[in-house]
Amino acid sequence: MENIRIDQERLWASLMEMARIGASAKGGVCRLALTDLDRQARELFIRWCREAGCAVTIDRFGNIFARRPGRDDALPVVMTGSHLDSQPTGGKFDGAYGVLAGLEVIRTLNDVGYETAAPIEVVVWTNEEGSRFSPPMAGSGVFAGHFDLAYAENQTDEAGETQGGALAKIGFAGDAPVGGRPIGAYFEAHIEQGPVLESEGKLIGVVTGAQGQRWYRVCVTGFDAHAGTTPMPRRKDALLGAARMVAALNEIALATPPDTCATVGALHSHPNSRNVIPGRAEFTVDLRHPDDAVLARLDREVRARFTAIAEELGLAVAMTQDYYAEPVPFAPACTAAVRAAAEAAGYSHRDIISGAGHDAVNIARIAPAGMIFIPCTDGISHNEVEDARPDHAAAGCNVLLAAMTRLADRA
Ligand code: HGY
Ligand code: MN
Ligand code: MN
Repeated sequence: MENIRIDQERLWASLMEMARIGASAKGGVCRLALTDLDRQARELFIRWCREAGCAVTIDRFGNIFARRPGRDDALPVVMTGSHLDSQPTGGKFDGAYGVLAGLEVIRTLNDVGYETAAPIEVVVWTNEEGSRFSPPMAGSGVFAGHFDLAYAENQTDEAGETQGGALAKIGFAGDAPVGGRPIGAYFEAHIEQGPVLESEGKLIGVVTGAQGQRWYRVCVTGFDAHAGTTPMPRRKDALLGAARMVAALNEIALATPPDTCATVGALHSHPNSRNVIPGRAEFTVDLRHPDDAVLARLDREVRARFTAIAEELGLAVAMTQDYYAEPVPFAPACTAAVRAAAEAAGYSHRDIISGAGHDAVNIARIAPAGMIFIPCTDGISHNEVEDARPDHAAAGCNVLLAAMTRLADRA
């Protein structure tokens, strides 16, 4: 198997066809979780997997498992996968690359008539992005027991639709129970979504773990009042408070270089009328760091600063953490298989920690897991111009093929 290579044109063609579902004007995709576009992408994937001879199972939370049997089907499965949902202004490769690289592994094994000892599965996890429904990595999180099924089903989007309701509406609330499937090893191929590999001229990222993250919802409360008759000193301006908190969050992150990442991605002002002083402002915080103790210290520091700002302005502030993922190391057996596959293929490589969260983070809690990164152009992702190269996509898929068959045969 060391000398077998995947079919680069076929992989690229599948990526470009998948990218037509939810295609955006600037060359990206908008395929929010559990929308009709997500349904179309899921059905295309299932059709391709059935054409490749896979048996397809869907669990109660919409996770899709496409299975290629091994010589001994009782062995724990060697699994790969990622997600098909995207950000509102997402790119063609975030998630879809890992799903279609897994399919290409199966297609290549079929081409050469190679039967692994253990069965192989390619998975599409429900709602990885956490954009429409928080928290992120929901499908793999429920599968790994990081959150329970009812909690995930009851999360609502901005229109008040529940995640369980949206799942049923697209017809992907399956029959299979969630979780309880023994996994021998899990690999996920993904674009790096950052600039390191490209800037160093490295082709493969051997991902040794993922940084920790905390997500929050913040609600600042003041008092609606007339913009023309309320003197400045008498105002309780919630949006002013939120604006100072956004600036303070940025200062705190810059004061703990180089690894702290802090982002306010969404902000809503109420009543959002130009001549009313906002009585309420709501915003999100995404806080990340590779060291859990530092992440906990940043949590305390941000909470204290937000409280002080609210007091200065006569406002109230409520900060609710709605997602926490501790930094997760990947399994040495998986990182070693990825590194060995890159070396055997003559691909330049380097160890790297993932700044982004991935489904592999949840699976690493219940099984040996690892990831393979390939460069993306200018390190850009979560942006419609996200791009990658066909030869890099093929190289990552070759490493995936070799790493999976190595562990599927070791089984
Ligand atoms: O936000 C993340 O880290 C992932 O890209 N959803
Ligand atoms: Mn992703
Ligand atoms: Mn993403």
